[in-house]
Amino acid sequence: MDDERGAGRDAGTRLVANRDLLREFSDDVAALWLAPVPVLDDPPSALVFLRDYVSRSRPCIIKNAILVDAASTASREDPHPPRPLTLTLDELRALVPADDISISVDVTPDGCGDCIRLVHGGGRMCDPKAGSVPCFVRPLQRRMTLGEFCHLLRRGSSETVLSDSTPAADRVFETVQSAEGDGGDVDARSESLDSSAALLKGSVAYYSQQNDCLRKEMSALWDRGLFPAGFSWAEEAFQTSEATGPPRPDAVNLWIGDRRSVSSMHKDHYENLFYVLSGEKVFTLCPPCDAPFLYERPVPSAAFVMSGGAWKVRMDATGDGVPVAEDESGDAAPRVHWVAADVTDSRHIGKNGEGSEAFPLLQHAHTVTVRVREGEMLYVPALFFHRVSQSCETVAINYWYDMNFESPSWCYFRLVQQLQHEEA
Ligand SMILES: O=C(O)CCC(=O)C(=O)O
Repeated sequence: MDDERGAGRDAGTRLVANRDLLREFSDDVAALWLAPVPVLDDPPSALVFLRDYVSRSRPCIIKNAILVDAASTASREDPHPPRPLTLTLDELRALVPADDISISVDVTPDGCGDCIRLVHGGGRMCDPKAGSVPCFVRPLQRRMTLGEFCHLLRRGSSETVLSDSTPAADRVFETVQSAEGDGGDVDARSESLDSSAALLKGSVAYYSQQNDCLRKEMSALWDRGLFPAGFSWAEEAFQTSEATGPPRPDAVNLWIGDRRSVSSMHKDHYENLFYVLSGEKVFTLCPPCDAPFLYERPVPSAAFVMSGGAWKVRMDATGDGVPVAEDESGDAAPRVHWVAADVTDSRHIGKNGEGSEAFPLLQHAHTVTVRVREGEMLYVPALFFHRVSQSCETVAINYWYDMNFESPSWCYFRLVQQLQHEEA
């Protein structure tokens, strides 16, 4: 995901724009992006993909991108044309030794991983007296077998009553202080799966590692040879230099979740080819130019832990790998630059879509919702903002290719990203 974590460091020298200028900018962007996302019946040639989509930073849905050769089952009288590859979770389990493969699963109290939440004592160097502050909270990571994950996912899916139905953005979590009791055992990774009754009840499991997990952690599945190593029509279009030749994917990830999991709005520095194997993904997209309307902010970073059977949050410390940045008051802490406004939350959008007090510019964002069904691929251009959910149990894979930083678009994006609205 977004690793541009130090982007808030120059908060004191932000570019300021007035409302009229931003409205005009939004109108210009609308002329480029308000069209529906095109659906291509087959993968395009490299030239068409580059010309119509990559260079214009335009998403598209591509059908028939991964085909299964049905020749072995076809007969002369009944030829079966190749069909798009599909794979349900049960079919996936049958392909690998599910009870032996150990995977790292993201677990949250409500399905919202990698998002901004209210944390009590999360700011001002973790001072509990400072009240609740918005923090970027990563999910708790738990190792389990693929079989245990399926059990946890389906058990949670059938639970009709959520342990807490408060919207994620409104829930306040306590921080774990290093001096806090709990037998010193505040690290969820050290609690066994069975001993964490609270973790199992009402919590949401999502297999959503973004570290090349299909080729590494799930290599038993990758090695079955079902999935292509890459896509030549895309790789030629993503190619940035003749010397290095077509790029190979930086990462190939596997995603398994259900309707309870949401990846909040963010952008990646990757060209993204996202293929749904079964179920349905719902992408809410906003173009990179919407950066000033989405309230990307540097916020203190943290991760969920279980402490004494309750969900708590542990703030990142210097040295946890997250860059340290100062906020407006000069408070230095590890920070992540993340989108604060939720384009799907009516309270953020405000009455009649006119913007709320907290996010007045959100009304200028250019939101498009795309449903990606099994056997379809979505191209998400680098830097495109996306929020992702599932309408049902869904299995998907995606191929990430490094974006081209040697382009004017990257320079313009950096400029636009720093635009702030000046309240008149
Ligand atoms: O499927 C998801 O939950 C998130 C996908 C995503 O963010 C990505 O592919 O970059």
